[in-house]
Amino acid sequence: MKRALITGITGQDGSYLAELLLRKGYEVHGLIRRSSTFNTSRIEHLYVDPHDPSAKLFLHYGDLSDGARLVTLLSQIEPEEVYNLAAQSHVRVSFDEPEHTGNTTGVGSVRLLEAVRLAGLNCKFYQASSSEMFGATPPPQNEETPFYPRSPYGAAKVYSYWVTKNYREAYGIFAVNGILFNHESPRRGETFVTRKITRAVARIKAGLEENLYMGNLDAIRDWGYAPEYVEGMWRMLQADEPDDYCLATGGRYSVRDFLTVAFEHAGLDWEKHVRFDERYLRPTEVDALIGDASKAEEKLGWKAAVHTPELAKIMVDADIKALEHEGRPWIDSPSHPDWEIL
Ligand code: NDP
Ligand code: GDR
Repeated sequence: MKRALITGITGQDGSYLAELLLRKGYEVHGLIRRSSTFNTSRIEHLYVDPHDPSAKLFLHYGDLSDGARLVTLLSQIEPEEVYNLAAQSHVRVSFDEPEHTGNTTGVGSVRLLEAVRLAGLNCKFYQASSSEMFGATPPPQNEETPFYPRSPYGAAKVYSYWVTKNYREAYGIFAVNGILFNHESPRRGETFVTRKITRAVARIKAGLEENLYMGNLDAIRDWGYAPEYVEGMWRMLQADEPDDYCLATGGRYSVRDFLTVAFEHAGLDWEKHVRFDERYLRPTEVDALIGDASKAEEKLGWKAAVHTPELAKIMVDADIKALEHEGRPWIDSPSHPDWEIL
């Protein structure tokens, strides 16, 4: 049985990746942050009491800001695969908290790589790199495109990208960068633009809300479906040689296009409900990200099947359904089993 460690397991991608690896028969270990409330709603449906011999998911407290803890944990778990998905991942927030973002999204990665090295592990390492690294460089973007980050988040991801590459070259670690373009799902954090829109559609449709306040509607993105992207992450670690890959749909949609599809799907007209609020603008914007994932298709056999309009409809349907279930999350799962994390 293969053993994997996922940092960021409580996030959108971490939850889908944990599902995928459990389905593939892995023993999955997840790093979670201690918080005063439970932050595990995305993975509750996967949880089995660790005293149960069938348990294959194990959670451990830790934080990417605590290097010593990472060394201890890696030495204990001895994973064959490490997926570094943890980050302060919100671009707008990174302008408010640039230092914290640098510490987690940037230096956090080197702490984890250094922990792999110090623990003397011969394991594979996946780094969650981002299309935000391309920033101001015009599309289409691929593995050869120069980086020009436009936020503290983008700059921190560029650092992590290079340090991952450096550990591959310096220490022979099987370390890869997955340069992923925006990918979304019903589990997407509620303040990212797609989920913000689809939640609002459901609430406006239900008569709970009238207006949606938004920033720049002209930004162009290439929005794909998260469950497909975690499959790509896994394939990168199964390749014969470590390398870096872009994952994207290749689509070109503006925020306005996403609004149109999402509202129309619920029989609504977005122009009647959307208002502008400059609070959602960024000091420097990334105008257009459109990925070229032909290398991943050729070398990994990976290709996105769900494109942006279909994704918008999946998300609207899920948010409408969630409201019908009294706002409970999208996953049918028992609420709060008795967690045994330590
Ligand atoms: P989320 O924001 O949904 O999840 C982030 C995860 O990181 C959460 O589990 C969070 O824990 C954890 N985390 C944050 N800070 C720390 C810390 N200091 N120590 C340990 N864990 C921490 O992100 P996504 O799932 O959307 O993205 C996963 C990764 O992929 C991120 O690194 C993101 O930057 C990157 N990425 C995402 C893309 C996308 O479109 N989704 C595209 C390209 C890259 P908690 O639940 O406690 O907050
Ligand atoms: P992004 O995602 O910055 O691309 O980063 P986000 O959904 O936050 O923004 C996408 C675009 O929409 C515009 N926008 C708004 N964004 C938000 N959040 N809220 C609004 O009200 C709003 N109005 C307009 C933004 O200006 C932007 O142009 C995501 C994150 O998941 C990163 O972690 C990841 O690395 C990149 O995608 C690829």
